[in-house]
Amino acid sequence: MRLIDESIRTMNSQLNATDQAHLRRALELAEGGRGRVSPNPLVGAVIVRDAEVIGEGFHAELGGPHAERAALEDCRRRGGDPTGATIYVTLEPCAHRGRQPPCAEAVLGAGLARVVVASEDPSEKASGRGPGILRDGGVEVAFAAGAEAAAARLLNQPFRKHARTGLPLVVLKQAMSLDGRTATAPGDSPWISGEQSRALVHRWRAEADAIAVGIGTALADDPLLTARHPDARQPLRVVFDSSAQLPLDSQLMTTLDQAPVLVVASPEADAGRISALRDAGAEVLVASGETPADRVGSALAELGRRGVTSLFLEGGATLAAAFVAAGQVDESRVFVAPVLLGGVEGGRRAGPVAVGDPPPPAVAKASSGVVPPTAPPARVAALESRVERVGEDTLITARLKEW
Ligand code: AOF
Ligand code: ZN
Repeated sequence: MRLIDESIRTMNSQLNATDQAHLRRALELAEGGRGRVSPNPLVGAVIVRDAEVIGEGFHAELGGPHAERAALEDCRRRGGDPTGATIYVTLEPCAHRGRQPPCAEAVLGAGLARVVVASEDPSEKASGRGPGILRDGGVEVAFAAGAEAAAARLLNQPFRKHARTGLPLVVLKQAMSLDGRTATAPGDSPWISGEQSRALVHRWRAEADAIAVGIGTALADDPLLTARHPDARQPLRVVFDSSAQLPLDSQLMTTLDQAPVLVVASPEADAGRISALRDAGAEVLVASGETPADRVGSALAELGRRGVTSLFLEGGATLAAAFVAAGQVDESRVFVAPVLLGGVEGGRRAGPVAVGDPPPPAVAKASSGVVPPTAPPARVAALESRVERVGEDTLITARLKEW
């Protein structure tokens, strides 16, 4: 460990402004795979010789060539010779044989002299193996620090959390009115936010591996939860439904040909309801755990085992509270729409996160080892937050964790 740390530090000092600019280009290229490579990471690469870019590439689809090979292929297509050149790559080159052959081998085979890496690959099969093989093969390997390294890590938060914990990254999305309402009157459009926010949400759905709602939202809004985006990958639709009461004639259950549905039930759920959902084509996961927060934990572990690296949480307040209590909200995106909704008579009046019932905070657990019966709500400060306008709405994005 120490050895690697020291070699990284030495190499850092060798990165100059030109190196940083090429890394930024590689980061830009990596974006080309967004929504198409999961559970793999987004990776971009640039090959440079004598200050000239001779090849560019990115990991474009799951099962397809990795960024390094794509850039080498581009270089050859342009008639270039990579011998002695530098490759800038946003993730350390892999050493394993998976859907694709190892990139370290391709880099050595092409005779590249130097590899500049923006971020390490925390997965067990990687973790420095590729860079080690390259150094042994006489290639100079430099790791970036600072802004480019941070950007490369941020680019792959789902991949990194999944690699490090086996769990998907959770993004909680909520929309609220000026008076803090998150639900509209029954029968009304469930959308509080405006047109442009809605389009953004559809894009986020298409970029996520799975989308989840609680049964309250499923019953009240009867959502489809598909990504309305041309050529979008359809995410897995997950309903947290402890008593397995999702109606068989709901939009979710009648559109199983468009995207699969996974119902997360508690062990107390009625066996008859579970088999009815299964017979109708949904998958039912009986999540172990006493509390909603515990069941969130076991459901996330199961989703992670299935290769789900990102979960987009769409509501409502009770489900959000269970995820907060489980300490499993990695990022929060809140739309505030410039409307007053007032009291929703007979409807749901909850604020963005329900307090009261759901389980006590992880903070209390960690400090005492015992969960006090009336614990105060958990206070989790964001690492970073940002505000922007989306149409008439205000979008607040906050990162609670970094992986
Ligand atoms: C790289 N360059 O462009 C990517 C890497 O199944 P495979 O063969 O596609 O391998 C997937 C793993 O390879 C993935 O989990 C991650 O560790 C690494 N991804 N590595 O050198 C790339 N996409
Ligand atoms: Zn690779």
